[in-house]
Amino acid sequence: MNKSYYVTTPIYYVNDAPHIGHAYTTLACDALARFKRLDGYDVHFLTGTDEHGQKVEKSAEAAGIDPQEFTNKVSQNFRDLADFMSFTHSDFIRTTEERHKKACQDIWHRLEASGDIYLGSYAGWYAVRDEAFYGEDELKKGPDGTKIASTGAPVEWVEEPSYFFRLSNWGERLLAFYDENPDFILPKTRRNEVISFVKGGLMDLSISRTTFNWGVSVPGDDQHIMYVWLDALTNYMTAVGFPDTEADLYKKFWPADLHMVGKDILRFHAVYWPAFVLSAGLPTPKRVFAHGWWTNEGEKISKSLGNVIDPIELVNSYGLDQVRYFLLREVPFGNDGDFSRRAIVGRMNSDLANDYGNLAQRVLSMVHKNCDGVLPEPGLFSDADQVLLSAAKDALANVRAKMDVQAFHEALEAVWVVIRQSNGYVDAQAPWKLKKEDPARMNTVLYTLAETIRHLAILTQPFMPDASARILDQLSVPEDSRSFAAIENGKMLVAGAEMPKPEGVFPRYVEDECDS
Ligand code: ME8
Repeated sequence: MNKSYYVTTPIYYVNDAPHIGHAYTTLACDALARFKRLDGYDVHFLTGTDEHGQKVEKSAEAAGIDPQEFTNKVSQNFRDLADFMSFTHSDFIRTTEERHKKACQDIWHRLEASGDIYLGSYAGWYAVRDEAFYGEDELKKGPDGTKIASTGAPVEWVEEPSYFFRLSNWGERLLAFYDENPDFILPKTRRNEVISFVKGGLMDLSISRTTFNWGVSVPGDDQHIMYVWLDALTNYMTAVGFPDTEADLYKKFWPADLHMVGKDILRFHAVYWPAFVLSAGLPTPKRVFAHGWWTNEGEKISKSLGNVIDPIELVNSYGLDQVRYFLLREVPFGNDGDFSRRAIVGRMNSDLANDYGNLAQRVLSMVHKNCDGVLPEPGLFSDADQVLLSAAKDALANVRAKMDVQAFHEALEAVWVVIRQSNGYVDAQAPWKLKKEDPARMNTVLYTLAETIRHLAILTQPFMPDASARILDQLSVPEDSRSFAAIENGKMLVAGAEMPKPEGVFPRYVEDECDS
């Protein structure tokens, strides 16, 4: 196998319990990882936790426990969530692991060797919540009159000795890099924001702190610990074996194909990270995609508002495939989105139960009842049959083109075009009438539909793995014939195959249970 694909999620801070926002980013990567595997790629899918820095140290202090013990506990919550959501990550990295310390120290040496690190002192604003330095011009007045960052995070004045990274030297080279790699930052609107930020001039970046201890020591100067973002970003290389650039994983998967992030942390990934990697003389990642922000019934999600959406509760209420489908279908990926119970129930009942579920259920039930549970032999395909069969076959290319730019909502829409077309075909062909009038034609129609549903279920696997597998089981498609190669090899369903009694895969959500 020679096609490889490396996708990463942000590593999440362990200061808090995981919520829907974290589940969303990892879900998007999971759908992509599953898609690429089905498309014949060897995939490395990384997620994990960001465990150093002042924010985590403060949370541990507040919890009254030692930071390592604290991070062990909270990191496990993220791992449990990933398991609960059946994510298919290849590795779960923790920045407190030994392998990561080695990688951080190595990258530091490389930046130093490039002449990009110098010792100075930092006097300025710092927001612990964002773990970010802010210029005076980036601050505004908060409700109580104190200064806050544009993100709303409180800031504090910091004065301390610090090592700096000569980011100011990298502006032109970054602009040239964005120019040469027009798809490095997606969506395009975000790319424009980053470019204008860089054009506005870059200041050198403080990359070490001395006023707390919870982090990786600066090599050769253990008075300093590395800035948590330099530490955190390096995780993407640690996980593929860096600093051993001869490691199999590194050779196979670096540079990463995609860093998936929320829009809040784009600057770190699209400005600082490529500057560090270029300065270290290493190949740059291929893409950073910044998705939008979820709100809850129109309100910002926050602990203080008490409206944090727990993904576990959501899955327990609506089902895992349903939640996966909703999150990836409801909002154009990249845009902000509002979560509402009414919207998820709407999607479950219309797209899943009425469109997809009903199609599979009525076709498979007819095969079961009218053809003795055996897939019938088709006769000659009519024009209408051929139109539907080729729409089903073409859907893969359409979905692939959308997945290549992380347009999950459009990938799903491309599948739904064929689902709706299939339902129109069922109505027009009325196979239930053909049983008496023209059973041979009924067989051809049911075969055409079963073959179309096979394509649909193969394509929906990355989004709704369980439901798709159940549909494929009901069509008696063998496990080893469920990848995209099974669409492209031109082999159709084998007539005469026994089909088990069908069961509904997408139940309707009963309205009076809806608590919206
Ligand atoms: O920033 N809507 O970690 P973090 C959508 N450790 N996505 C959301 C969201 C919301 N309301 N809330 C959070 C960090 N996210 C750093 C990252 S990477 C080298 C270091 C998601 O725990 C989104 O992906 O604050 C966002 O970028 C991420 O969680 C922030 O997670």
